[in-house]
Amino acid sequence: MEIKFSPEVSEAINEGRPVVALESTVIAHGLPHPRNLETAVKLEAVVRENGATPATIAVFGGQFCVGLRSDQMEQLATRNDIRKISRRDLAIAVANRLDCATTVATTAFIAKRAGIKVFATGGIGGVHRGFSADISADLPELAQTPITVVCSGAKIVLDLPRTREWLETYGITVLGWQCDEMPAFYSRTSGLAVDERVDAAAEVAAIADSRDRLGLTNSILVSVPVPERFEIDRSELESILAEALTLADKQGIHGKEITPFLLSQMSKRSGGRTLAANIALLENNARVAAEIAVAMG
Ligand code: PSU
Ligand code: MN
Repeated sequence: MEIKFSPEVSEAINEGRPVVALESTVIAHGLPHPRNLETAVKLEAVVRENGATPATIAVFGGQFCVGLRSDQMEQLATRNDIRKISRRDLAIAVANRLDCATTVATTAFIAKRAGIKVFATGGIGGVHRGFSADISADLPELAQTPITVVCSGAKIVLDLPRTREWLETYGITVLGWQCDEMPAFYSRTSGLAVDERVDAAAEVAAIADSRDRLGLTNSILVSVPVPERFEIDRSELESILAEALTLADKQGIHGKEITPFLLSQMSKRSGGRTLAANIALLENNARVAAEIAVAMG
């Protein structure tokens, strides 16, 4: 598989220094301009400040790019023809030399093959609400890709209890970063238990190491609660989300459009508070991911 590394990332990998992968769908489709570009640049800075090398991943001209130039970051943040790709799209993207943003599924796929052990994001995809049979391709990818994903649980727009069950059924290890409950993206609690609480990066490194020794293929999810002062109350969120879901239904929005649509509707309806929470948790997750990458050595 042809991967195009940036000079910075290739040097870090060759010297065995810690690297943290970052996804690009959140830049192209998850956050509005110009906050998306600011956040993408900030996430890389946070990873560096915490002793690791950031590797934002995307696809340009059908090439898997690990570590982006600043003009590529800008293209992701400003062009409206960047394709959001999941596993099903990988072969099309390569054959047709497309420019694409990678989801959790495809970022994990590329990061693993690039030799990167830790990946930070906001919230993973999961089982959608209702009876739509919409299950994010993030889930099966995490079941078959042995990497460590630092996130704030699954996005609140999803059916969290069913997503939690899915993770259990397919053997994805869910750790709670200094917490006992799986966080619910914009809120710190979900009522859903994690498999194990961890309080330090070295504990995560030891569990990932054991996973590898056992020959298990699953990801380890390190779920990190949103920083307290950005947390949004669950009941308030639910009413905003109900309105957004009704509107999505009315407008016939589904498939890969639904997640970006719901996130932007919630931001509008919360006076930008969900957006602020999303950015805060992304930055915090990038910091934790860097600490874990350093602990893995
Ligand atoms: N985290 C965020 N914002 C996002 C996403 C994650 O804070 O926009 C993206 C991720 O790329 C994830 C995708 O893989 O949403 C899930 O989309 P879907 O439900 O269509 O699989
Ligand atoms: Mn889907």
